[in-house]
Amino acid sequence: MELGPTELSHDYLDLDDLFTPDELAVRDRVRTFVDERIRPNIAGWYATATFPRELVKEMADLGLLGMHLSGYGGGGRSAVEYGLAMMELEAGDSGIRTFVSVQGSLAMSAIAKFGSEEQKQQWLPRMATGDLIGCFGLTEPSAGSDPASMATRAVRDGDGWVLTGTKRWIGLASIADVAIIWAGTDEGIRGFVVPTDTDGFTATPIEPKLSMRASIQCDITLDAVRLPTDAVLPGVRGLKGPFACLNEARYGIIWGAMGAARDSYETALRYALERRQFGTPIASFQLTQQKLVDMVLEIQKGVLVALQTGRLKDAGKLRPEQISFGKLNNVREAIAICRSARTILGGNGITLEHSPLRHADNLESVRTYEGTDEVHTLIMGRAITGIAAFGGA
Ligand code: TGC
Repeated sequence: MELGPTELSHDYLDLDDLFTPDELAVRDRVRTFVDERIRPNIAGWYATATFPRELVKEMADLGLLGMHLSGYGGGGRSAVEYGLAMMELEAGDSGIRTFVSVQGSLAMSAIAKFGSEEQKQQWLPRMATGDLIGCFGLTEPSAGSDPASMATRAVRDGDGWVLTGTKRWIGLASIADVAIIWAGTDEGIRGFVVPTDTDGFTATPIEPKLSMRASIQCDITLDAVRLPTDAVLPGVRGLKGPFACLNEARYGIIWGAMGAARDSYETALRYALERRQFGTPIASFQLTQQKLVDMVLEIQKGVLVALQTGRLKDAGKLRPEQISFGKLNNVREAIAICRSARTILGGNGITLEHSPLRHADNLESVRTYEGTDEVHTLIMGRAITGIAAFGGA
């Protein structure tokens, strides 16, 4: 059979055969949403640095908020279904996927994993419906890769707590209704559920940004924020609390990055087949085919990595150092693919008319948050050698 130029272009290894009909149905629903609601508008949102808040309810109605949490309005979906949804969302834009990740994998997940029954009932159902937005405050101006050095403190005061400190790069904080704030206490690091209208809580968007422009990242100031005793998450002490939430977000990134890569590749392929130079489509040039083939190789491998981590997660066997494998590899390869796709688009690739450079710019944030390339390299290095090489004394 003679193959046309696009017959194998979208699923070269028939990876769709590895998914169940239910999984593919979730993927296709989110893909349709991205095609209808994100693709036509994302260039404008990106240009004007606008987070499309109107999408929050629509994404909630699609079951995307707290999608893989069970109970309290959570969707009860599998890790693989969640991953496929993140891949489709990030094919639209990393900033939109980041919102779903901050809401579901970080803020809701912290309450679901470590919250009291009252906290779960108070916050989770309305976060799942998108009526309330959450954020997750771990990183600080002087504590990024090393959250153990955080300076934010919570001290007991009478029948409550007082929080003082600063947080940085906190997604969605300026529009959030509730913040999960991690702070040092006499009992180690603890998490606090902080309504953002509490006196002393201020969130300020960080602008201007060259990445994630359709999303919001903020500085948070906690100026003697007074909270009741029951604001603390009772279920965890120590950094393993926020790290357990970061595992969820890092897992979603493994899939999401491949969405951005796929969208860039497909954009470049379409362009290469249409664009003529020297009297022929540029897809007929060997150097262009080399680039496209390299993209296909890494996207197919990256989806296999995502799927294996997802199957391990659904089996309850996924280890943090395996998540590091996926995040490090898939984001690194995705950036290379997006940049290579941009070169196929030539000068037209530097406009917002085409997605690859926007994706590449977004992925600079993705490679940095939830653990930098360097942190994940060293997590893997420790897993392989048994020696921690995080540096410092
Ligand atoms: P260490 O201090 O020794 O360990 C502390 C405790 O945590 C446990 N642990 C984990 N538990 C679950 N999952 C993981 N992935 C875990 N990693 C560590 C560890 O077992 C220990 O438990 P225990 O019971 O003994 O107290 O930490 P370490 O030496 O293992 O880790 C060092 C290092 C560098 C790997 C870690 O600090 C790290 O991952 N750093 C990167 C932090 C990071 O990703 N920051 C970015 C956060 S993104 C953000 O804040 C913005 S939110 C997103 C948004 O708003 O857009």
